[in-house]
Amino acid sequence: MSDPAIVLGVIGADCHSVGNKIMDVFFSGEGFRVVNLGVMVSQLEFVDAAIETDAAAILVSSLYGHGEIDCQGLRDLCIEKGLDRIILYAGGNLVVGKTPGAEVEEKFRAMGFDRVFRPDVDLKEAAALLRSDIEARRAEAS
Ligand code: B12
Repeated sequence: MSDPAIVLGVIGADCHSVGNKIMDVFFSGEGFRVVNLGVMVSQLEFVDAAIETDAAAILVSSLYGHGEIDCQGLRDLCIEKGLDRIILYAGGNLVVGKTPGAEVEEKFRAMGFDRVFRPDVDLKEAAALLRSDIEARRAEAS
C-alpha cells in the first residue's frame, strides 16, 4: 500500500498539544503521510485539509471535555464536501468527567465516527486498525 495521508488535529478551542505532537511523530514513523493541523482546529479546516491532501482518514483529538459538541456534524460536513468514504477516528478525553468508555464510544459512533479511542490507547494497535480500515475501504472502492 502506498503511504496513505492522514489528517491529525485537536478540534475546537482545545489547546492540549502534547498528545498531538506524539501522534505526529508516531504515525509518521509507522509510514503514514501525516498532515498535522495542530491545536484549535475547526471542522472545516479538517475537511479542507483532507480534500487538499487526498487523505484516507481524519484523526480527531479532543482532550478538554467538549469533544461531543465540537465533533457533532463532522461526518455530515465530510459528506457535504464529497468525502463520503473518509475514515473518521476520534480519541482523547472525549467527554467531561468519568463517563464509561462504552457509552462514549456509542455516542461517537452514532455521530459517524468509525472508531473511538480512550486516552490510554496503545498507538501501535490504533495504527494497525487504521491500516486495515484503509485497506478495506480501498478494496471496497476498487
Ligand atoms: C498539560 C495539561 C494542560 C495544559 C496544556 C498545555 C499544552 N500545551 O498542551 C494547560 C494548562 C494549558 C491545560 C488547560 C486546560 N485543561 Co488540561 N490537562 C493537561 C494534562 C495535565 C496533561 C495533558 C497531556 O499533555 N497529556 C499527555 C498526552 C501524551 O496525552 P493525551 O493528550 O491524552 O494524548 C494521548 C491520548 O489521548 C491519545 N489520543 C489523543 N487523541 C487521539 C486521537 C486518536 C484518533 C487516537 C488513536 C489517540 C488519541 O494519544 C495521545 C498520545 O499518546 C491533562 C491531565 C492528564 N493527565 O491527561 C489535563 C486535562 C486534559 N485538562 C483538562 C481541563 C479541564 C483543562 C481546562 C479546560 C482547564 C481550565 N478550566 O481552564 C483547560 C483547557 C484549555 C483549552 N482551551 O484547551 C481536563 C479535561 C477533563 C475532561 N476531558 O473531562 C484534564 C483531563 C485534567 C483533569 N483530570 O481534569 N491543560
